[in-house]
Amino acid sequence: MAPRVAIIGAGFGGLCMAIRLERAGITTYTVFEKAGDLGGTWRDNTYPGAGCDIPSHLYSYSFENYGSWTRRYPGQPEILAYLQHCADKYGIRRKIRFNTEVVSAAFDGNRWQVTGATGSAGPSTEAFDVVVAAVGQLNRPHLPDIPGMQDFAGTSFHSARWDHGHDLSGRRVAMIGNGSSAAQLIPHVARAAARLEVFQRTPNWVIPKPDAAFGPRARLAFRYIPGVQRVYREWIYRYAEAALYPALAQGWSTDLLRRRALGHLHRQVPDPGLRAKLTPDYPPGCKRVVIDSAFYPALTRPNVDVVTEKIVRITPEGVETTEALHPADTIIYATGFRSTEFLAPMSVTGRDGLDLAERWRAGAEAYLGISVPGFPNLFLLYGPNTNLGHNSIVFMLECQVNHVMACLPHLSAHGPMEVRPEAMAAWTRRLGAAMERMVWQDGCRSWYKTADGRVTNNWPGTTTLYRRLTSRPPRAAYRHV
Ligand code: N01
Repeated sequence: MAPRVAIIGAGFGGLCMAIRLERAGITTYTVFEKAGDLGGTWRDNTYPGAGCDIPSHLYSYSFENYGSWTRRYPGQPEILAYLQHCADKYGIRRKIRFNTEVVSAAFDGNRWQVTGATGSAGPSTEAFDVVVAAVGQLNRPHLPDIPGMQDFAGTSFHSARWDHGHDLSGRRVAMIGNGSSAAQLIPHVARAAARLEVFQRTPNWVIPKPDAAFGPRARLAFRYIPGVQRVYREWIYRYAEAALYPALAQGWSTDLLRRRALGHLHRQVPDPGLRAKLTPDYPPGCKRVVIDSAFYPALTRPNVDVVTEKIVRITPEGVETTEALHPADTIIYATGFRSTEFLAPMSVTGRDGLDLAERWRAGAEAYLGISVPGFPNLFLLYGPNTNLGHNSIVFMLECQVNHVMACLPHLSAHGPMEVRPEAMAAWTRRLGAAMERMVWQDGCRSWYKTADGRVTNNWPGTTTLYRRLTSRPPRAAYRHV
């Protein structure tokens, strides 16, 4: 009998899982989605300029070519439209239970009791054989803990919860943070606002984004000539693996990346004072490199300032630093996400009452980023140590879904399966050794690691290696319970 599968989240990962189940003829699944629409991060991040710095043809499923991409790097509306297209084409929408947040999942020795809360209807519990958690790493906004934030008299919001009803024109805007989200936002805010002050705690390495609209001939070729999309995708993929990955593995290639970023800075920022503020003192790649060609020019506008003074508090009037009070009408928190709190705030209880949050107290970890000992038939997509600094997460998601699909016949035939502790321990050792040579380890603070410096988010190998590891037959690493 086909297993009953609960998929949590209707973003890139959850939809991929659902489509693969549909294509395998398994329709005994439910997708739980806490929001009223699908799309995950691409539904939530609607700030002006939101988009992806991985090329469209690679930031999409390998099995679902799309003739409608209009440019090399997709904007948020296009990505959301792509996901909606996929959900409709494969008939997934009818299987999504919208506005239903999974608050807990507990293994009862045989099946998972999944409890979802739907608005005022209150929680209800259903049994599933398998749980696939596809909640992402960047789904919960991080708001900083700055004294006085509640006292601000103007309007404030997080970049991932954009207030579309708030008109920025004529306003004095303070933006806290200068990561990838801020870099995309700043050109738009700078054009609209009377004044923009960007509060930068740490400068980022920035390289150009060679974006361009596809011309009519290219679009026709992508749409109608068989194989063109596949070849183009393969080329971008190989370039990322060969040219970008080595830069993150601390070697001569890191210096090349540094030179490229410094060249970009010199070309775009003529003022040496501003350039000095924007020059990082840690290795490129340690934090996510910002890929953007409009960010630096926006910072050179006469109505924009980069403030590097330490923020002391927020007052009703604005942002107070060690040097001055910076009056503001609007504060935008482009302060990232609670990236190391995987699966929170869901309560997940495994075999013999094991609590997942407790197991992950020192930092999340999972075999292949997918399975955790003591949690049979629970699979994670975009779980611990599966984020990338150089290639497409969608590729990684497909590898993870392949692995889950390979497990299903075993657990259907022989009962619930969990990863063996020895396999997990070997995985942790392997990860630790590979991590040693990666550039994320030391020299910076980033969303890739916990407060005490453990890298819980990133995968230290190539994606080609990850594909190979996830496509091994799962039998040896798992046992039935
Ligand atoms: O978040 P971030 P993001 N006081 O965590 C600052 C993906 N993404 O939303 O560097 C002052 O990178 C913090 O400062 P510091 C992409 O993977 C992709 O921008 O910690 N400042 C930093 O500047 C990306 O990496 C795309 O010193 C504070 C900023 O807030 C990831 O999402 C677009 C602070 C947070 O930067 C996250 O990007 C958008 C405080 N208390 C996002 N707390 C593309 O594809 C935090 N900060 C292009």
